[in-house]
Order: sequence, then structure tokens, then C-alpha cells
Amino acid sequence: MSATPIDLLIRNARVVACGDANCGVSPPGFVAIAGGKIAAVGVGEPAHTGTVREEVDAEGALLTPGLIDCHTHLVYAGNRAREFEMRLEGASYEAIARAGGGIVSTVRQTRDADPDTLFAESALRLQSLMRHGVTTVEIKSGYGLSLESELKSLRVARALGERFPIGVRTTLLAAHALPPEFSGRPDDYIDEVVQHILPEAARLGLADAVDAFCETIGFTPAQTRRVFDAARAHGLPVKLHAEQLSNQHGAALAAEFGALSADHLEHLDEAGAFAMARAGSVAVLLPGAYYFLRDTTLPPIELLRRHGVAMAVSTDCNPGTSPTTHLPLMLNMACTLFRLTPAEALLGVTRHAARALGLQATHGTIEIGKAADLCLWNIDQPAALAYEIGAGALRARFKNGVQHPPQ
Ligand code: DI6
Ligand code: FE
Repeated sequence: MSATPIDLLIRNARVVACGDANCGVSPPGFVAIAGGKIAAVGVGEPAHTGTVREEVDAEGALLTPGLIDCHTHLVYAGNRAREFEMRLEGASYEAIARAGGGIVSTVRQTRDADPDTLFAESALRLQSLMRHGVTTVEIKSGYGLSLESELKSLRVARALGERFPIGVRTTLLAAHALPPEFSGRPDDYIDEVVQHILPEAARLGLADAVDAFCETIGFTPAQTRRVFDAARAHGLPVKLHAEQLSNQHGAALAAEFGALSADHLEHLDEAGAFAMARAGSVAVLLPGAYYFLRDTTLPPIELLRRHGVAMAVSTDCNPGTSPTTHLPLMLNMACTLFRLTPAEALLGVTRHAARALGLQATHGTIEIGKAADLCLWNIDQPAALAYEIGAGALRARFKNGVQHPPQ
């Protein structure tokens, strides 16, 4: 190691760099951080001759990349606990949506909320994610569904990233549901999205990517294609809610546009998996939604493995189908429900989640030159992160090399 001043030296850590498929653990060693980035990683004690501003003794704890939650809808107002009760009484998610409940009821509450209230309600969820070790989060709009409310949601998402020590990537999901004022006129709403909402979000720099809900209760593949064409025209990468409730061949459509990811995928077929592999799109698995909807169609994990599609795991934090901010619990569910290995699940919230956000060059693994986003855990092996249900084993969390007490 050279004599560059080190801002933070984490010693005596067992490093899980997430650079290899097995999530191997290094013998006790160190990570040195300078200027918010990883400057050195090694086994044993560092042979450093320069200044070290601060030291942390990890006492043999496991050090992983900071967790990345690559698919959330966490900016919304209100909750849907009553709808949860209705579903327990027998109503289906689709039936509630068709009857004007579901997404549209959150849209009403989100539109009515002033930006400060929306920020405050969303901040509680963001702080909870941070307590679970999340250092980067993707936040979608999609509960505004008008120019003004979509921009309000994206601004709140950006503001959250400025206020809290967490990286925020925003995604415009204006094509999430049909707003009531466009009832029966989905193509007119898509006109509004591609002619006004998307261009304005792009012009203001409020969206890092564009998403859509391609589904029988969402938008058709033809409508999704129009949204993707507009995203491309504005230089924005795309992602897609695809094959969640039925096979609309959305994953193949997303792959055609070089999508960062296709998400959910319970009804994905072989052609879709093949197209994703060829495009390098990540499969984002959302076991919270599968569980909460009591879905019985499993995403085709073996197919994804066979085609070499990278798999990410995320909370899908949203009020209707996955009201959770517990990303480590999603690791457990990804293993228990979807039969991922604990190593696959961990890669799904680190290396592959970074790729699902286009951040693979700077985030997701412990490597020299990458952002010093790190988590220290009171566990003895990587599998314990997925194994211990709700244990809260986080010992310390570092964002850009700075340790922040739990918020
Ligand atoms: N799929 C989902 O699981 C969420 N959105 C989507 O496109 C559900 C959103 C909600 O019910 O509020
Ligand atoms: Fe979602």
C-alpha cells in the first residue's frame, strides 16, 4: 500500500467481496478507504506508512458490500391495510384493482399529499431500509400519474437522497396504472406519458431510468413499446414489470431495448429468458410480492440459471403487494420460496442489483476504486444473512466511506 492518506481503515474484517459466484470469505484482513472509495483490500494487517485518520476494528465480523435495493416504490402516501383485510376475506388483487381500489387508491392519497408530508412518510421507509444495511436504493414514481404528481414524487425521491446518507436512483413509472381521468382511454394516457411526462422528467434530470407495468391490468406490449421508444429518444435506459401475473412477452420486449432489468417474471418463458440473457438484462426477483399475493406460480429460476441470466433480489417496497422494507428478509424468502442459494441471494442484493441499476462499474462489490459502501454484520458466514429471519445483524453501515449511526 502506498503512502496516500487513508480516511478510514477497517481492520480485522472477514471480507465477502461478492466478486465471485460463491461469495467467498477472505481470511481476516482490511479495507482502506480514501476519498469515499476503496483504496486497498488485503489479508492480514496493512503495510501502510502514511496517515490513517480513523480506524475501525471489525473484530472478525463479516464485511460485505452495502446492500442495494434495486426495485422499490417507496414514495407514496397512506397505506392499504383495509385492502389487505379485503383480500383476506377473499377478494383478489385484480378484482380490487378493477373496482377502483389497488394502485389507484394510493394514487389518490399521493396526489393529495403535499411534498413535505410525502417526504416525511417516505423517509420512515427509507430509514428502515438503511437500518437493514441498504446503501443504494432505486425509487420509482408511479403513484402520481399526472405530470405534476409524477414530478412531485421524483423530486421527493431526489430530496430523500440529498437528506439521508444513501444513494437514490430514480425511475419514472408513469405507465404504472391508468389514472381515473383517462378511464377507457389508455392510449390517450400513453400519449400524455410520451409527449409530456417523460420529456419533462428527462429535461429536469429527475429520472435515471424508465419503467412500465406491462400486464392485463396495466399496459399492453404495444403501449409499453411506445414508452420505451420515448425513453430511448430521451437517452434513458429502461426496466420493466414483466410477466408478473401473466405472460405478455414483456421480458423479450424489454430485452429488445437493452433493458437494465426485467422484474417479477413469475410467468417468464424460455424465449424471454433467452432474450434477457442475450441483452444482458438482469432478472429482478421480488419474493415479497409473491408471498403477499399468495402467488403460486414460481419464477423459473432454473431457466434463468440455465441461460446465465443474472438474478437480483429486491423488496418491491409498495403499499399494495409488498409492504416491506426488510431486504435481508427478502434474502430468506428468495431462498425458501424461490430456492435460490444463499450465495445467489447475496449477489442479488449486491453485485447483480448494482447491474440492474447500471451501477456495476462503481458499486456492488468490494474492489479497489469502487464506492466505499459497506456493511459489517454480526454473523459468521454469508449464508447466515439469508438464514436468520429478521435478526437485525447489522453492526455498522458505511456510505461513501462514512459510518453513520442508525437513523
Ligand atoms: N406490480 C406490483 O407488484 C406493484 N406495482 C406493480 O406494477 C403493485 C403496486 C400497488 O399495488 O400499489
Ligand atoms: Fe414493483
